[in-house]
Amino acid sequence: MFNFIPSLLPSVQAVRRIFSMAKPQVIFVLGGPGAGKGTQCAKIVEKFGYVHLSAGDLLRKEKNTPDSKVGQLIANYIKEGKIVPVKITCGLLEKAMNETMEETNGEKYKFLIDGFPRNKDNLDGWNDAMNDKVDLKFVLFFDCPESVCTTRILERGQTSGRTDDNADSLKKRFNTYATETKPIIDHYGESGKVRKIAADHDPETVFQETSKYFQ
Ligand code: UP5
Ligand code: MG
Repeated sequence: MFNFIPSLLPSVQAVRRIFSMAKPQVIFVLGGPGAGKGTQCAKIVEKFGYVHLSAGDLLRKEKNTPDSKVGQLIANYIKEGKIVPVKITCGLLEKAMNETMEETNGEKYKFLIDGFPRNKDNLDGWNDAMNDKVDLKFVLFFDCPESVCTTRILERGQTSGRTDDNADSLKKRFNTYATETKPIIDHYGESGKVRKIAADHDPETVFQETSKYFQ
């Protein structure tokens, strides 16, 4: 008698998508300079279909935008390894998320936010502006010794053109990481949100570990 009902009901997947569209899913990707955040994010995108938003890339793009009101400020912060005020970074991230959702009619709603939040100002600003708007799944933490990161970054610096890929800026970036960013990772660790991965192996081995959290 009720045979017609199942066909009228939306599928489980459809219901899930309706709810997902309302709230983008977010994974924060953290770790020191050169830990391999960008490299692993590219692999996650390829295999698991996430959208990669690198806070550093968005800031570098804004820095290079002609007539940007904050371009010079961003340039100074990046060269000094300091963390750009959250209003700027969070604004760029929210805009990028909204654009992606709009352009894909909500099809793409799973975001890897790479290199953010990096300090208390970032954390507080994000929580104020975004906490209710997104579903934070977990924090991927690529744990890599400073010596390994230094070798990687200085090698990349020969061709990257990044104004902060030099020994002087790198020292400052590591200092900022240890004093400001690591405490944020520890903060998320206290609420069981952190998925830690040993990042001082070849990229494929690191990705095998990473993939476990996406199955
Ligand atoms: N490489 C990667 N993985 C490897 C592996 N497993 N084995 C061997 N080599 C590996 O990799 C770095 C290099 O290592 C590459 O040459 C790669 O081939 C090789 P990458 O994947 O780029 O590492 P990643 O962790 O992304 O390093 P990155 O330099 O991007 O890290 P940072 O966190 O320093 O840079 P980011 O772009 O996020 O930020 C730059 C600056 O922007 C910050 O210092 C800050 O001033 C500013 N910023 C903010 O102010 N606020 C933000 O929210 C974000 C950034
Ligand atoms: Mg990066």
